[in-house]
Amino acid sequence: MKKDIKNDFPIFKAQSDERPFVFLDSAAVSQMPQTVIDAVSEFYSTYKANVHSGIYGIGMRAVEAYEGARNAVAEFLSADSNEIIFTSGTTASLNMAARMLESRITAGDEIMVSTMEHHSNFIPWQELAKRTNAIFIMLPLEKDGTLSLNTVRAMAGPRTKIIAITHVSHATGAVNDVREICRMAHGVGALCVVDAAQSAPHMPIDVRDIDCDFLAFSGQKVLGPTGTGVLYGKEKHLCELTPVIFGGGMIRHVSAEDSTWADAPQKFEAGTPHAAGAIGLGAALSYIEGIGRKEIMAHERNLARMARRALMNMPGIHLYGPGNEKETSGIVSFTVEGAHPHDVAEILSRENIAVRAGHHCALPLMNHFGISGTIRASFYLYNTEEDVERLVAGVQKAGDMFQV
Ligand code: C6P
Repeated sequence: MKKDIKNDFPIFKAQSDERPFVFLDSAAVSQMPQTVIDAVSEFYSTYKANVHSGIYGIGMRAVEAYEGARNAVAEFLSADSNEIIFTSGTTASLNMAARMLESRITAGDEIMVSTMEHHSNFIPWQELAKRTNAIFIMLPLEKDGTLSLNTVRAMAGPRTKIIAITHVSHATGAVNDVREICRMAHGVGALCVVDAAQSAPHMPIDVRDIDCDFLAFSGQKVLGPTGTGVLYGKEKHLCELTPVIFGGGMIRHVSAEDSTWADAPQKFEAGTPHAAGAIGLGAALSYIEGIGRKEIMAHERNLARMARRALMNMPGIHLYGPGNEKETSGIVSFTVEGAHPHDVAEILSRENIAVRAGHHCALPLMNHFGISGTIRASFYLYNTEEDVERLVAGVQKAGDMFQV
């Protein structure tokens, strides 16, 4: 990993006191390098214009930068730019996909999700099933919280119309073989929607290779601005499906009798888009590509392995998830016996260490483990071995306080 990488991210200087700031909550929101902040700031200070209407100098420049960001996202996913819809985040993307696919569902069809999904890849499908009288099915997990391909194979059948699956669990770091799940979905005539919120920031993604029908991720988790996101859809679907949000910037023709739509992706982007955010997202992806996702993944896995090994040897610590390096990403989820996860997070915060604690918007998964929540440390490219040591020392301190 690049040396002194933290210097690229102003937050670390801003939040360090006599102890360096240890940020271990990148699965919730990642920090932004100065280059991304500059790209956003440059838009606002020198060429802020509406990308739909400005036929003047800065308007044209804004369009160019906005479409340039779309091209950057397409390249990042090995997709075509007309398959990239800008949204406000993974939640918006998945809700949009569920609305778009409503016309393809009839009563009695099956819509499947796994028990490890984030609520954002759970509720939209549950609601779609309610609206259409379809059957909502939750794929059960193994004891360690992983999804066996045999389960998908056994449960997917001719009535299955959609399988919505996360690539990487935000709560345990378990990695799903989405390529194989897409293959199984297609084998029974179903579509496969992939939640890549926790994979896109950390590993190479090739939508052609995965062969997913839709894929969603959030800009703020890939070093980009908050309130940005992407919905990738296969060109053939985006051509056929109708928009679910209507307004300016998405029409071909409007009259009293009827209205018709522009081509994809414009027909799915009604209203003034978050151009500054998209431009920042494009800059974030360039920064990531400058380092390389394979290198990022190897670095995070190494840190997570270090953390897991140290925590595993501490009394009263319970680790969740597969824990097997190959099947896990840079997320470590654990509990401290006798301590509420929030209390542990609070103690770590006093040590200037930021982790997330709670149910992580994954209540079905917490039910599966029979717990109310965990403490989650999520690593990213700017974390270091010293960060792991600080985490372990902090957890030790919390353990001592709760007399584990
Ligand atoms: N997970 C976490 O701390 P939004 O909020 O729309 O950017 O992303 C939603 C979402 C969807 N799927 C997965 C797998 C996710 O991890 C998230 C966001 C954050 O884990 C906030 S709960």
